[in-house]
Amino acid sequence: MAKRALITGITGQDGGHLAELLHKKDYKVYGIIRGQHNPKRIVVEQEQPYVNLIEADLTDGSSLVRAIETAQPEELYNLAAVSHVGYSFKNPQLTAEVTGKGVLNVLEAIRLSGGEKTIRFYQASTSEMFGGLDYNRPGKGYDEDALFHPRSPYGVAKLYGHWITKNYRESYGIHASCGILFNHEGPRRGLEFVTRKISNSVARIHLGKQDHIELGNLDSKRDWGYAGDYVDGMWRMLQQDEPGDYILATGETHSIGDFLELAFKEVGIDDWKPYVKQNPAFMRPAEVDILLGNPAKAESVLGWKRQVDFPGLVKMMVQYDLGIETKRST
Ligand code: NAP
Ligand code: F7E
Repeated sequence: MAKRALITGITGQDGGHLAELLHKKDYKVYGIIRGQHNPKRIVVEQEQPYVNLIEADLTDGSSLVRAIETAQPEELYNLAAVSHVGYSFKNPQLTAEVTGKGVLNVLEAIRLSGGEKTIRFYQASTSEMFGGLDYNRPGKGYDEDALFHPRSPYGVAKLYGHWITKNYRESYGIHASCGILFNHEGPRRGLEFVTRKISNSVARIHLGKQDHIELGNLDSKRDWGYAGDYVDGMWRMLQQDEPGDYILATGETHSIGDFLELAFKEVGIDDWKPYVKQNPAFMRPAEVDILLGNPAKAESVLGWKRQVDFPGLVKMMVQYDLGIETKRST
């Protein structure tokens, strides 16, 4: 019998990669889609026709109970969230409802449908919970025991999701694991995130469709990996006999300038500075200056290892955007 998995956030970057991975592993894949008219429905239906879509919303607990009753999953991956840090400052209450309380709604739906002992649960926790301030492990990066100090409404909401997941594990014995994932990117990344904004703009500049990029803070550094590698780590967490919390990261940190440099070099431009303008509109009220993760536990316990390195990631994204922008007329 094929295993059954339910994914919230199926229309997002990680949802797409995870659905693909589980389908290759012969799972029957269900995905939650929200909204009356979600334009992304047609994209999933065309590109991933094996996904069984169920209408539900993280803020509507009864819809989640019905989704679980329909999918009857052995594994439930909670990837849905208001996930853009800048947007979370502008919509903090929505962020708390979806990214924070939404996790409780999913866990309660598991209990209400009697799935405490039968459903394994994955929560998409994040390096944004650390906040970059207690960066006190030079050369090693944050591990699972590092202190949390979120710096955005998104990070604060995620910290609630993280702790309520641990609480339901301890209180009700749910096989619930949290993946504390550092930034992961790729061609499926939304255009509102800095890496994809850069790769797409570089392609458009190369093709003469755009003459510069407007960015906010250029000084921050991130531990950037490839999303396709990270969904494999999520799956591995749910295959363990015991639930737990794991960092997935590359163990390297790079600046936005490093990303710009490699992206522009990919189209033959050695000096990116004339093409980049700073726009305060993209600055945040509080910033996470530097993130670096230590994936040692995931590597030793899960046997997980990232496959794509930083130059490979930048190249993959720019080449993808060159392909789609060449086909697009505007
Ligand atoms: P993403 O591309 O922004 O996708 C977010 C998903 O959440 C979308 O499918 C979105 O649906 C869905 N969603 C938003 N509000 C919802 C609601 N009220 N009810 C149901 N679904 C809702 O995010 P991602 O990059 O794939 O990340 C996946 C998860 O990992 C997120 O929880 C994110 O916070 C977390 N995370 C991401 C990273 C990273 O670097 N990518 C790192 C650490 C943690 P619509 O398409 O309908 O908007
Ligand atoms: O910003 C700076 C920005 O929005 C990265 C989410 O997936 O990863 C992601 O959050 C950095 C920040 O990602 C622009 O200020 C400069 O310092 O690509 P980002 P993020 O904030 O790190 C974590 C781990 C998550 O969990 C989140 O869900 O780039 N930056 N100029 C800019 N950022 C954006 N978006 N746009 C700019 O124009």
